Amino acid sequence: MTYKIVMDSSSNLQEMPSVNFASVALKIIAGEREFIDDPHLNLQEMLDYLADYKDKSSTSSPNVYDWLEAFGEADAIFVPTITSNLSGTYSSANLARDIYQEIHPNRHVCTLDTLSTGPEMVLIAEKLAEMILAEETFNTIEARIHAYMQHTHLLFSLEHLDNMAKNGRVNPMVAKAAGLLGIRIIGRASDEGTLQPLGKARGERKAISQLYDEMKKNYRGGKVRIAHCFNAAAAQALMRLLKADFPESDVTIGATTALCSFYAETGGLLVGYEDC
Ligand code: X90
Repeated sequence: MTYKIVMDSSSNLQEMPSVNFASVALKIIAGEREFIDDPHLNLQEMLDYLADYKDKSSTSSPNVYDWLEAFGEADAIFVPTITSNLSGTYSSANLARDIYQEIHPNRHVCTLDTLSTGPEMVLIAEKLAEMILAEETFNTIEARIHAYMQHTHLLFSLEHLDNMAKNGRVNPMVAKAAGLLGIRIIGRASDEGTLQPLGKARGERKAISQLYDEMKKNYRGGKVRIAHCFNAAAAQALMRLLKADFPESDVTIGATTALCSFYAETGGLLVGYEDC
């Protein structure tokens, strides 16, 4: 039985060396220009371009053909996607699954609506990889990943929410507060997979301590994956807080790629963690 993990680029993960893996790119569109969220992209150039670009910019989810190409040849494919409540990505993955299974009646495709994005998707992919390497059966992996997803969460701290607001993905009032000088919005991915604001903080230091207070409500030392948009200092500050309380915890820091950088914007921090 050959397995594959196929994930959309909102995970910020371009590869997973331990398993058969593919990332399917979302796109950022600004007039004539199209930025593809893959390893060829110059992210700083995209953000500079967007900073000067005054018209509306938007994003687009992968289409059915993008998914089918990424599925390639495998007996069983796991497909964690960005929340279906903010993107059409999960729905195009489902269409691709139906076509793929029609062409290959003996293969399995399991799409997973993570109701989240970024580093929470990374946790889910890592758990899938662990079970694939342990040679679990398709049905076991499918059942266990759904159970695991009940125990992962996403918190964030964002300085700007302009692109979320302009694209109708967050309440404009919330975005306005984030636009104020030095104000960061702390929030979580809700159970419905939407952006849920939890509080405001003035200054980076307060934002990080507020984010960590929020996390401590159900964090017990499990895995943590942090993604930042040109804000390694904030990611490291959070990691220090975590390590002070849980020295043994498995914490890693990575950078956001195009899609998450577009919406989380410069300074943004996303934190995926296990509540166990
Ligand atoms: O289909 C598309 O065009 C993509 C739309 C994606 C919209 C959401 C991206 C969120 C990126 C921002 C902060 C975290 C919010 C978490 C809510 C689940 C990251």
